Amino acid sequence: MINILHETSEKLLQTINDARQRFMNIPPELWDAKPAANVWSKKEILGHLVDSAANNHLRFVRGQQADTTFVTHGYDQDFFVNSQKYQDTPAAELIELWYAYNRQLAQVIKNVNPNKLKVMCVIGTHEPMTLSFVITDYVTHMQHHLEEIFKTN
Ligand code: NI
Repeated sequence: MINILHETSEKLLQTINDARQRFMNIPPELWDAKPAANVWSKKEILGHLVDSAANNHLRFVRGQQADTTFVTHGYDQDFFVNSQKYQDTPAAELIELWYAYNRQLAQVIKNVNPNKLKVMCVIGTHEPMTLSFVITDYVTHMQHHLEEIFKTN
């Protein structure tokens, strides 16, 4: 059980280190470009990943305080992205924020109490899932969006 935490933590670090390198090759106009008014730009996708980090940070920590079940709310992704005006934030600032936040999350994940991995998390209207799944799915979700960011480069 402890292995999955170390593996996920390492995978997260490797993913963000690789991505940060590749981000250097994306020029500002590509970060800004919106394929359509209602489709996120690369900057907005990265902003969404900051929101994912912030929301999951609390799940990872608070999930460990529960005995058997942790009930929490979901979040409205478009509202988060639009209300924070990620489109107006310089890409370099978003990259730093995203990178630093995820360094800390790698630390959080590595130190999750293995006895809590089976805590059931009820997030908004989703089916209940184990804390273990919430943690591994966090990285899978990130990789999915990173592929979107790199798709057109
Ligand atoms: Ni997403």
